[in-house]
Amino acid sequence: MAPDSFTGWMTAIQQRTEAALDSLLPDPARAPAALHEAMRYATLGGGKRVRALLAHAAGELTGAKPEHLDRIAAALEMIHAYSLVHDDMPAMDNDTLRRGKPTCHIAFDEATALLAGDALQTLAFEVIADPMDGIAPSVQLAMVSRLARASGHAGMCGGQGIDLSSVGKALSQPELEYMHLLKTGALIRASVVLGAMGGRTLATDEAASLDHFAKRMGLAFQVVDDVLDCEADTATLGKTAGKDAANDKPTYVSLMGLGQARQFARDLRDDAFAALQRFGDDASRLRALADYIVARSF
Ligand code: GRG
Repeated sequence: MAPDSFTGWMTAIQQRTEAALDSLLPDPARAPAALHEAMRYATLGGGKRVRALLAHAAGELTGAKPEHLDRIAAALEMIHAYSLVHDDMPAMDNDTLRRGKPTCHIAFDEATALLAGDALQTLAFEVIADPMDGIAPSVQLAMVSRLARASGHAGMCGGQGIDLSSVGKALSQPELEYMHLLKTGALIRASVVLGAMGGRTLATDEAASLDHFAKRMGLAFQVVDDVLDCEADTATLGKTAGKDAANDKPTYVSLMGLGQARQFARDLRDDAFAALQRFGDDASRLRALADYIVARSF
């Protein structure tokens, strides 16, 4: 696939995700205006839309309808936006900037940010539960279930719980990996799986291959994020490589060093690629996206 055709595809998906979110989020002119504005503020006009891109790329593999993928992508981005709003609050990471603008609780207030996160989460489930022409209700129910598991105690919230309880402790690589598999990986993995569920039903072994791809890329995404954080910290603060600025949490860079963390991301991508081999050209978009995610750390 030519590089510019991938870039063009990425821009098109980012634009249609923005449009889908805009139409699905509540009207700011309607009461309660502050809540609606905060939901829109936290979700629109920023972010790489990696989860939306993964859902669309996986949906292309199974022949899903683009309009269904828009809903699935919007739901995933709503869950992601809610997690960022809550994670930025004083009780968690206490961040003041997100996506280049003040965090939601700074732009509004803490109570509104808390509520906006809650409402984004429930809206995500509404969006994928509403009828989607041509997708069997049983498949939609499976999507709802999968998204709930990926977001809750056995997924993103569980990973955040491990993160909270590990502050100040030394984590081994398997412990760090388990935390990230849940905290960031579960939603990344669900993005691929839900996108694929929008199209033809995969055979059990095909679904397992795709899930393996998604699991490896979920982890690769976090390793890349650690590498980028380390580079940004070193550039701006001259900090010791790989220690989280807020509370000295361990990262892949602090565990294995910058060079090895980059190599680990490439190894994860290669393992993810191997799982796609059986899909041939149908998986070209997923391959290009996996390359894009990992190349950010080169
Ligand atoms: C508070 C319920 C709750 C969960 C928190 C995922 C998570 C768990 C918090 C998000 C905070 C964070 C910085 C996690 C690391 C994962 C990560 C790199 C998030 C940022 O995702 P990107 O890079 O962000 O996809 P954009 O802005 O591009 O969408």
